Amino acid sequence: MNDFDRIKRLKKEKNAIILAHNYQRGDVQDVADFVGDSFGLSQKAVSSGADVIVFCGVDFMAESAAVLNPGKTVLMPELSAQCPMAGMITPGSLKLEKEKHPGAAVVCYVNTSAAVKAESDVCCTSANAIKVVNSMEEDEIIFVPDRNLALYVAANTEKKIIPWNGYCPTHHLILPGDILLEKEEHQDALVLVHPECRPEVVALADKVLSTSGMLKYAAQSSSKEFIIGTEIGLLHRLNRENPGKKFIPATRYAVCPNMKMNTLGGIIRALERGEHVIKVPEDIRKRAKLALDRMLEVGRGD
Ligand code: CIZ
Ligand code: SF4
Repeated sequence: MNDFDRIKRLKKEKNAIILAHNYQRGDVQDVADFVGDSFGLSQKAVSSGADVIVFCGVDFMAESAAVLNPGKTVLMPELSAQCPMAGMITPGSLKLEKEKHPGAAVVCYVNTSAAVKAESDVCCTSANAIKVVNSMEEDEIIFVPDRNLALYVAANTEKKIIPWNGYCPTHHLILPGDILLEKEEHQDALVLVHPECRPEVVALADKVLSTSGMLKYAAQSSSKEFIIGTEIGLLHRLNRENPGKKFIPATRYAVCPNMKMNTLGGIIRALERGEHVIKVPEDIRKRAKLALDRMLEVGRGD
């Protein structure tokens, strides 16, 4: 039996669902029941009737699924699939920042641990960051942990944004020279970049979009060629869903090694052995859930 059939059989046996992020390997995306961004995956985790959720993404995403679904078993095929950006802030350091700005609200990007979410007022994704910030009563917003997304939001809101100094090492591999080079070779192509990119790269974009925003935009656009400034896993869906169009990665080096740790073998092990179970302590879970629920209420931004 091949890996796909084996996974199909195991899923049925365990009443399991496989959720995969847009940055996962192509074969992991192909075997998943749902592929999406953090927002869509959180919604699916809540609405699915499955007993077991195999989460193919990185640690903070599986934690969010566990926070939102206390009655379900959330499994991560590979525990070391951790997001370095999420590791750039701790609950203790956020508490200190809050003390410095007592009138400010805290908006945290989903790329944070549940413990950091528990210290925040609301979460956001790259798709709805501006919408979430504008929904707050406070005029001052501590925005954590991605400084590039914070700067992008600051340029698109009246609120005063206090950025944290975190960043995504993978998106930082995309350099202005990469975009300029591809633009020379593909003069009609539109440049779509993710707001986790450096500000110098964002400045060269025709559109700044989340992964879900890029998928929607590429499908609706009359353009035939696009230069894509995000983790290259997104190219799998862009190509599959838009057969007549051409997608050029800004650089082939924009690979997140953590996202790529999940494999078909890992999914089989996760289902067969029921590992690795992701659990969040109840006091943190409840407070983190408030921040995630508020984000889901505000809704998508793209
Ligand atoms: O929100 C997400 O899933 C991330 C990390 C990226 C994106 O833009 O979809
Ligand atoms: Fe974290 Fe960047 Fe990898 Fe996303 S692509 S999981 S932000 S390191």
